[in-house]
Amino acid sequence: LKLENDLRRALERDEFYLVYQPQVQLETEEIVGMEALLRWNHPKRGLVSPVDFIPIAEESGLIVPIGEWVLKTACLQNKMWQNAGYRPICVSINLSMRQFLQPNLAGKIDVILQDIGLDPCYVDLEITESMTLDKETAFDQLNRLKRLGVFISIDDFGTGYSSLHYLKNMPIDRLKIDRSFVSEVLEDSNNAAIVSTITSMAHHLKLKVTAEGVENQEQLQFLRQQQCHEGQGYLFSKPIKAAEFETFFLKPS
Ligand code: G
Ligand code: G
Ligand code: MN
Ligand code: NA
Repeated sequence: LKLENDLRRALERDEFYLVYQPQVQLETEEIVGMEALLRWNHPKRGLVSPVDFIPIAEESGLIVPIGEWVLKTACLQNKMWQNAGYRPICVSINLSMRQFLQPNLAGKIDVILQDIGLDPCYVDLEITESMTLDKETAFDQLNRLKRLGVFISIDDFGTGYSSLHYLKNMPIDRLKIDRSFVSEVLEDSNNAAIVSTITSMAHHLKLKVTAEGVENQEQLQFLRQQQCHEGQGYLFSKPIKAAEFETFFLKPS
């Protein structure tokens, strides 16, 4: 309850910031995107992990205003970088269940994009498989979001519970293979089979596929052999603050 009260004040006290992790095209090693990840600098506890506070935010409903702050901040940052003359890249933003269940989510995102003047093709929304369990609701929401022109990715893919039927019919653009499969891909032949199968399925369904948690050259090599499109992970960079991301990864357009 204490943490919930602190969380309630964190927005107005400006205790949140975003870090960005590059997404790399594996064939060329070109930076094609970045994932925005939320950080909370608690005045007493220091940095609190989203693993610890997102569930509290979700439970209390605070995730709705916090999630809107994330959307606005990430989109504004992306637009400012474009205005500064950097080559445009896409920003991936994590949605929580509570946000995804809001009937007016697409309308809110539309307003944010219009206000900022950011082309929706530079925004990717990450959802998890669990958000697609209520099939009707998920279909309607995804269709509304797709009509805006944003991309949709399924995050942590393989750990949840999507049926192939959903995958075939849902308006999604990308699968992000969960890092638990990628991390042991060279040691565990079952993981290798899973990564290879998800990648191949993505190709057949004409979906983009991104490997999460790429940490070494051997994994990169394996993923390239499988023709996985993109990778994200400590091999390329951990999530870093905006100023560092700009210095290390943005290129003039
Ligand atoms: O960045 P880190 O590995 O600490 O993230 C831990 C978890 O928190 C991940 O599952 C990530 O998806 C989630 N997370 C990070 N930022 C956000 C955010 O802005 N919104 C939501 N809903 N989840 C986030
Ligand atoms: O659930 P989600 O995919 O949104 O979680 C993203 C988080 O995964 C990032 O915030 C980051 O902290 C973590 N992460 C990113 N790359 C790596 C990696 O190469 N190895 C590990 N162990 N974690 C990573
Ligand atoms: Mn994610
Ligand atoms: Na993930």
